[in-house]
Formats: sequence, C-alpha cells, structure tokens
Amino acid sequence: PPQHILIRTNVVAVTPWLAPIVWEGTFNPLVVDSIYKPMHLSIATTVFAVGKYVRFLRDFLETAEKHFMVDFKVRYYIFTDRGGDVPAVVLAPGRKVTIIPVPGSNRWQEISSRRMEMIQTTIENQIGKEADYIFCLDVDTKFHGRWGAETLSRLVAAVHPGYYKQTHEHYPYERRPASRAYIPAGEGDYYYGGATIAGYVGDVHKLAKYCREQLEADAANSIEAAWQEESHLNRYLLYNKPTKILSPEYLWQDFKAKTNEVQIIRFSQVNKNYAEVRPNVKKRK
Ligand code: UD2
Repeated sequence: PPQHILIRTNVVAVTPWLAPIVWEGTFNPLVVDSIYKPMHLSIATTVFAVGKYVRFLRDFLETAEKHFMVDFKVRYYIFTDRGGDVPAVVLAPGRKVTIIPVPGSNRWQEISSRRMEMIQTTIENQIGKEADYIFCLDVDTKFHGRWGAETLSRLVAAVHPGYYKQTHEHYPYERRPASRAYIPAGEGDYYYGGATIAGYVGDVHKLAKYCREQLEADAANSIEAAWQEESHLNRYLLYNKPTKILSPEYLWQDFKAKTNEVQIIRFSQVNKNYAEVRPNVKKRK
C-alpha cells in the first residue's frame, strides 16, 4: 500500500489538537535525520544528581552516548552537590559536560521540585545563550534505543507509562482546589511524567518559571501538590498544549512488563531502592 495508508493500527498517533504522538512505526528515522542533522542544532540536556543519585550518572551518560541525539551537538548540564563524584565518561566529539553546583537537601520532594527553579535560572544565565533545544531528564534512567530528532518540537512532554491506558478520572492530578496545581474533575488530556520535559529553550523556560511560581505559591499556603512539580507540569500542559507528545516508549519503568503497543523501549527508569537512595522515604507511585 502507499505510504499514506501504512499506519499503525493499535495506537493513536495524534492528539485531539493534532500534535503528533511519537511511536515506533510513525516516523522514518532516515527522513527525520536528513531534515534535522544539517541544521547543526545545539541541544542542552539537564540532569539532576543530588545526594546519592550521583550513582545513576554513569549509566545515564554511557547509555545516552549510545542512543540519545547521536551525531548532534549535546551539552549535559549536571546539577549536583557532589561534583567530585561525577564520573568521567568518554563523550563523542561535539558533546560535553558542564557541572552546575547546587545545594543538597534532606527532602526528596524539595530536590525534585527545586529542579524547576534551577532550570529557569540556568536558562536565563547560561543555556539561553548556548542551546536551541533543551531536554530535562530524570537521572535514575537508562537509554535502550534510539532517541533522536523525532522528539524535537516547540513544547514536548512524555505520557507517564503508569497511566497511558487509563482515562482522566484515574490520573493522579492534584484534586484539591486549594493547590495551584488543581485540575477539576472532568478535565485532562494525558497524564505526563515529570521525568521528561523538552522543547525550544524559550518555551521550556516559560514552563519552568510557571511551575516554580506555582510551587512557591503553594508552599506559602502550606500545601504541597500530590506529585510536586509533576502536578504543576500537568496543569500547565492542560492549558498550554504540547506541540508533540512522546509515547511511553520514551518513558518506561523497568519494573513494568513490556506491552503490545510498546514495540521498543527507548528510555526507562531503573528499579531503585527508594529507602536507600532517598534522604527521606516514601512509597513508589
Ligand atoms: C516521579 C517522576 C519524577 C518526578 C517525581 C516527583 C517519572 C518517571 N518520574 O519519579 O520525574 O516528577 O515523581 O514526585 O515520571 N533527585 C536527586 N536526588 C534525590 C531525589 C531526586 O537528584 O535525592 C532527582 C533525580 O534527577 C531524579 C529526579 O530528581 O531522577 C526525580 O526524583 P525520583 O526519581 O526520586 O522521583 P520518582 O522516581 O518518584
């Protein structure tokens, strides 16, 4: 059959606002590369490794070098309080690491939430001058397959692997009107994972600044959203629709069995012992 009717039939690859949802089989990597590689784009990638999370950096960086934006100019911005423990990983030409010192904390909720503030200010001070696109990724992860230019767009988010088969009444949105992350019943498109945010540097800056302000407003009212910055991110994206969505191929979790729709796992959260790596404990979602 001709190319325009050769489509995948067990997934929906477009949102109700006509943004692509990227699944294996919906794009041709050779065509995508031939469009984006000649542009000589600079790609910023932020990753936080605070406290014991520095232990995840080696696998993250080594697997990123194999699979993540291969042949692109990539700069990893590593935010850490343990600069001395950042492993020396061999990087391909045109790729480098910049270490950004940040304070430690004894609450994981604060570490994960403060990422928004630090992404905002680092874009203002440095990344804004150095990059075209930015990816903000969790560190307790590994790449297992191609993550390339098919993920580039103005504002990009990934569907959380735990909720992609569910409808919005089951999403763990913040449901208390007192929080700035509040989403009323009956609303919602997807549940997006906090582990992946991407897009043009200016658009991600706007998102990070918004989430930071909302997090601070909640803190001033002594309320913490159900999933911290992820809850504020979900609210932002409900009213500021992403221009491209990454399927759960781009955000999996090692403890989940592979499903039929997911033909390739590209990026996955490793199994971790929360009680051991976090400064304070809480059960996994
Ligand atoms: C989920 C989200 C995560 C975030 C969090 C907020 C996914 C797959 N993960 O993961 O993005 O929204 O919920 O509740 O969507 N970190 C440190 N040191 C610490 C703790 C955290 O550096 O002591 C950083 C690190 O980059 C880590 C990230 O913060 O990858 C997120 O923290 P997490 O992985 O502990 O959160 P988790 O697994 O509950």
